[in-house]
Parts: sequence; structure tokens; C-alpha cells
Amino acid sequence: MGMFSALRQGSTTGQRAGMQEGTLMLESAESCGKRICAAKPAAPRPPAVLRPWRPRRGFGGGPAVAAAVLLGVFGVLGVSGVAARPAAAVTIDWVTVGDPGNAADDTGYGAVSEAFRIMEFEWTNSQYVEFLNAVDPDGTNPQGIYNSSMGSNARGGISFTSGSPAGSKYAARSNMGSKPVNYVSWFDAARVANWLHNGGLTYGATDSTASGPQNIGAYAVGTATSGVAPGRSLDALYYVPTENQWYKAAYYDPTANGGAGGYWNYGTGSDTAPSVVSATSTGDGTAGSSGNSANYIRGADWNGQDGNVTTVGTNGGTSAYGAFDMSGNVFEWNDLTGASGSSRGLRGGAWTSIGFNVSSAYRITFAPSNEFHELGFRLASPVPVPEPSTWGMGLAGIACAGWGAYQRRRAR
Ligand SMILES: [Ca+2]
Ligand SMILES: [Ca+2]
Ligand SMILES: [Ca+2]
Repeated sequence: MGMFSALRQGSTTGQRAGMQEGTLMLESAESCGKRICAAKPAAPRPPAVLRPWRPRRGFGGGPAVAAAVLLGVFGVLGVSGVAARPAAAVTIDWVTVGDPGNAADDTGYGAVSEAFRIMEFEWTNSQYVEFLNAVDPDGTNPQGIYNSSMGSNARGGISFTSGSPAGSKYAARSNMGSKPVNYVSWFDAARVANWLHNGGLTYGATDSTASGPQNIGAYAVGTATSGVAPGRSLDALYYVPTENQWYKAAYYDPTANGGAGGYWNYGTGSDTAPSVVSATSTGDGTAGSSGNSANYIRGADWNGQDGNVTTVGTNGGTSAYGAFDMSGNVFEWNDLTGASGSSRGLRGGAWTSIGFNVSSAYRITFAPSNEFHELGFRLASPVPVPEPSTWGMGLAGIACAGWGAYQRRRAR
């Protein structure tokens, strides 16, 4: 087991029953993030790793885990000089949500017993393109991971070109790379988590079987695209946040009430409804990265649309933990309590939403198969914790040791 495998498991937390079925004001949504996209070269694409997919052998037992752990540790520690990093192509910015053991809000949500990480931004079209090209180089669209509306709807962000070379058939549409992906079901989000859990690698052929890299790992979804959403694996390295985790990341502020902690009504660290953001001609929010504003109530008009998704991180300030667009842009899937079930949660409101929907008071439960232009996601992850014996080591030494372990395993 590598030195990086001492990940502290983020656990699910109990929460009250009484969830209610709600109806979504479904309209449209998409956007993508400036920091994410700025960090990712548009071209050329990294070469595909031409090797067959093999199911991972269990936590700590295979290259997939080593790669995933490397990805996670480098991501959070910002280690430089990672040219030797495995083929993981996607860059993810995380914020850490600490203060474990916080009390729930008066809504009953928000109590989380462990520290965890959550994405700073919504999952973008560019990131989803990396996923699609990595696990579906042949363009066979296994398990419906690509929704054709991504390519045809004015607010969709990803094109599919069957004649393009293997591994590059999917591409972000003009001005859409930094917008949040939409038309994604909970199952799609779970498959992204699986891909990352298995190392975020690029494959030489599409595996549409139940043991494909997108179908096992964090979630045992197999080939399912509807029906019951399984709970996540205990060793999941990436996953859809529980409702309590998402709620805490959006609304809790450990400095509120003189340091006693408390909750804001909106994901911008405010109890006042955010200003409605406008958009530039290329879909950037006009608020930048600070202030109490959000993309909702169809204020972001661009590309000929009355309301649209906008570049992640340009629509105003963050939650207390530093996460952008927790109010507005796209609704985000959550795992409710984390238990398996026939519904999944959505929170935060979208570019279409009225003010109430972007507040902490609003929640929806929905069949996990739903895909609309205002539904997206962001993932969570355990906080990487080096084993005690590694505390005295330099980061470079840790990186070399980790990579060596990866290579040794991979060579088997
Ligand atoms: Ca889908
Ligand atoms: Ca408008
Ligand atoms: Ca959002």
C-alpha cells in the first residue's frame, strides 16, 4: 500500500427523514470555469494510453488506486514537477470543508462529522470532455454518458464528431468550455466519480461492460442508467456529496456568531438575496469573483438566450469555504443521506431560478436519471492525510515514492 493511501474516509452523515418530492422549474443551463480552463491547455491533447482496462483489485491493491491517490494529493498540495503523473488529464480545484462535528442548521441540514473536500467550481464542459474522450475514445456513448442536447441545444456545451480520431471525438463548443456541464444525470456524475476513482486515466478502447472504468469503483452502477442509485463505496476516493456535505459547503460559516459558527441563507455568505448577474457576449458573469451576486432569474443573457449558464467563478463571491456558484448557475446533484435509493437531491438553484430556489430553504429530490439544461454537479473527496511515518519527508520524496509504487504496480 502506497504512502498516499492513508486517505481519511469521508463518511456520510445521518439526517432527518421527511424529504419532499418537488418539481423543478426546468429551463436551461450550462457554464465552465476560468481557473480550471486556464490551467488546461486547449491543445494538443495528451496521448492516449493504449492499454486495456482491467478491473481494479481493491483498495490499495492496484495501479488505479495509486494513480487516483497521486491525483488527489497533488491536487490538494499543489506539488509541482508532476510531469511523471499518470495520464489523468483533468485538473480539479478543491476547497477543504473543515470544522467537523458542526451542528445542523434550523432546516435540519448541514451537520457533518468529518472534514472533506469539495470542488471549488461546478464540473465544467471541458472537464466532462476529458471524461468522455478518456472512457469513450471510440464514441460509442456507453450508458448514455453523452446527451445529444449537449451538442444541439444553444445552452449545451459539448459537440460529438464521429469522424474525429479516436480519443478526440468530443469537444467543448465555442465559449462553453468553462461553463458548467448540463444535461447530466446523477448516474453520469457517479460515472465521473468512478473514472477518477480508477485513476482518471485515458483508455485505448471504450469498455461499455459493467466492469468498465466508468461503471465500478466509487459507485457500483454497472450498466444502469435509471432506477435505484447505489450508495457509494466505503473506499470511494471521489463521490457525489451528501446533502449535508453540500449544504455545509454552501451555507455554513465557522466564523459566524462570534466564532460559534452558523449558517447563511445564500451560498455567497449572505442573508440578503444576491444581485442578479449579467453576462458578457462570451458568457462570463459580470460580477467577477467577489460580491453578493449570482447567476439566476435569467439575468445572464448571451448567445441569443434569455438566461444561460455562465463561466464558473465569475458570478460573484464564494461560500465561507471558498466554493463558487453554490447559489445559481446550475443545480447540483447530491446523494441525500448517502444510502441507496430511487431518488437523489438537487440544491442551489440555477440560471433559471427564482430567488427562493437559490437559498438554503430550497431542496428537491428527483429521479437520478433526469437530465436537463439546468442540472449539473460537483464532486467531493476525502481529505488526503499522509501516514504518520511520512510527515517528516519532503514533498518531492513523497512524490517519487508514490510514483515508484505506481510504476511497480503497473509493471506487474
Ligand atoms: Ca447521461
Ligand atoms: Ca434575461
Ligand atoms: Ca450551482
